Amino acid sequence: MYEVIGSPTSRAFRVIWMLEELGVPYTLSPEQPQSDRAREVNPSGKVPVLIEGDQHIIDSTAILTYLADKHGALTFPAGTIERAQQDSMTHLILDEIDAVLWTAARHSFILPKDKRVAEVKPSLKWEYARNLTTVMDRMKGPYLMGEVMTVPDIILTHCATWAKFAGFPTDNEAFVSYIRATRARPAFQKLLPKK
Ligand SMILES: N[C@@H](CCC(=O)N[C@@H](CS)C(=O)NCC(=O)O)C(=O)O
Repeated sequence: MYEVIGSPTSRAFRVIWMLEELGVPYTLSPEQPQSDRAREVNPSGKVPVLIEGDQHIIDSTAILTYLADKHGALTFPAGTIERAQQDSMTHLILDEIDAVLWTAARHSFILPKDKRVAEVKPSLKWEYARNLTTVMDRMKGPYLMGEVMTVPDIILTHCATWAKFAGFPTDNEAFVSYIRATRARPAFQKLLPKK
């Protein structure tokens, strides 16, 4: 049985969504970052962390990759060219989308107040919109890597939700319709708060 440490409003959502897609059982401990439990399982206090037996796996991308490989789904097999292209897409999204949103978050509420630079936000919003175009130009369709949803689709879809809450706009129509389709998946819908 897996245990996921991290609130569903954090990057832990990526891990929970993956587990729902795989249909494997797990328990969720919705810890906030830097809680006592988060620090107990990860010295940096960051979430998510996946616990399996006495092992702790830290970092959402590492966890997604592990689960996909282990359960043989949502990934191309390791050691194939298709997998290298998939990993390349994952790193593109981490560099160009996740990192931009994370920098905005750090300068909004993570860094000590006297280290925050509010003026960086317009530049990051511009970068986000520009970088989305780079990512979408590489999409094969209907998913990023073709016919099958893979790890980078989970990361990018989570980033889209994050961007919406952070007030990062986009008028990229291809992106909007792609996100509508990924969010429509039953495993994603199951995780939305009940109205
Ligand atoms: N690259 C890591 C980043 C983890 C991360 O920064 N998580 C955030 C929540 S989404 C956090 O715990 N932030 C608290 C902090 O930086 O102190 C991952 O993908 O898991």
